[in-house]
Amino acid sequence: MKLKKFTAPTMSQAIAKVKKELGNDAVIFHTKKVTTGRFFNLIKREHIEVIAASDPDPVLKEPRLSAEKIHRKSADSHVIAVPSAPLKRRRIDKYFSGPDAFRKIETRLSEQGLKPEHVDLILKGLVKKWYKHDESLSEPEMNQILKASFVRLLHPERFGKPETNQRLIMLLGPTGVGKTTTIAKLAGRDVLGGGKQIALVSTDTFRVAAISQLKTYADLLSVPVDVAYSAGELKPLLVKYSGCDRIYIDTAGRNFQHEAYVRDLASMIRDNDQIRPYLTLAATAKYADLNRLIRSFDGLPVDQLILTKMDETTTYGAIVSTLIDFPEKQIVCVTNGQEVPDDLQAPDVTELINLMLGDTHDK
Ligand SMILES: Nc1nc2c(ncn2[C@@H]2O[C@H](COP(=O)(O)OP(=O)(O)OP(=O)(O)O)[C@@H](O)[C@H]2O)c(=O)[nH]1
Ligand SMILES: [Mg+2]
Repeated sequence: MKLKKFTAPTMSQAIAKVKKELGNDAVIFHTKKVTTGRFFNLIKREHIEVIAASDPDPVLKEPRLSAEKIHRKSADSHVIAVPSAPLKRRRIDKYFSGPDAFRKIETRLSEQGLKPEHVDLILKGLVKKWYKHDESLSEPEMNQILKASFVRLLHPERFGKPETNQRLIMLLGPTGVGKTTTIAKLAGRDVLGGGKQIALVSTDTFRVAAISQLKTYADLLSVPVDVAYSAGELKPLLVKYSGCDRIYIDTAGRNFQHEAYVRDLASMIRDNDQIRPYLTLAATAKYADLNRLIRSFDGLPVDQLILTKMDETTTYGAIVSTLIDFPEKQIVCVTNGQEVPDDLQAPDVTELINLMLGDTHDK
């Protein structure tokens, strides 16, 4: 089934045509007013153009628009019937006779692991824009629109450097995600680049090697390191290093499905309300796990994210979908390798989108 264009002098006549040809279950994708001129443009006429598709598939039935609704909306705008119908993934061939660029985009986004709802949302927006531009957008123009749509969805203002006045920074995250290494990178940047006084505190007494790992980095940077063996020991250590510009607190990576573990972390954060927790997420993780992980901290002030292991994946859809789903989370830094302190980057929304779209030329 293909989309079809109908024109008529009025909206009700256009809808009547749609109903007659495609039946009552037709889905309206787009409508606009078109002005045509006759006799050297001396006589101008307005027509209504409606793009519609018949609906043999139940998923497309839900947003069917009645003629009255369309009339009500058309009073204020040209483009009225935004297809709230899900333009289902892999259905694009079935319902849409537009250019190949749409299929390429759909395939790329799906292969990148972007959540199906987000693929639909992006495609719907593109189809709408394509009709708005009289079906004449070139592939590069469509790619520009695609990027701009992602930038808007991702809220670029939250990709930034952490506030410089954060004094107590605690890294949380699942096992092996790169918490300790990232602390070493951040501390290295502060000491070597910013001449700051830093202290490192470990609360990770779970793994025997954890303390020696942090100590190695502390020795390299010539900064003090200490261990809090219980939640109660943390506060005195924070007082001990109160003269420092910044204290990084390392935590043990544990399975976040263990409620007791999340409860312990939560009470440590609540008892020391100056602590800014940074939740560390690996770009290699699956969407469902990232989502569950973030939700396990609901109710706590865990609003800052670190993305690690960007170099270990070629698919970025899970991260992009996660960031779209949690627009209030800030991204403070990104890591892309094991080198301390070099493999640490400022987050860049365009770079993330380009990686996902496979576009390495356009910044
Ligand atoms: N490729 C790559 N490896 C990384 C990155 N960040 C950390 N790693 C590596 O990941 C491994 C685990 O890093 P850690 O810093 O020990 O991770 P952790 O979260 O502290 O681990 P636990 O304390 O056991 O939970 C190490 O081999 C790091 O070198 C990164 O951005 N890219
Ligand atoms: Mg660690």
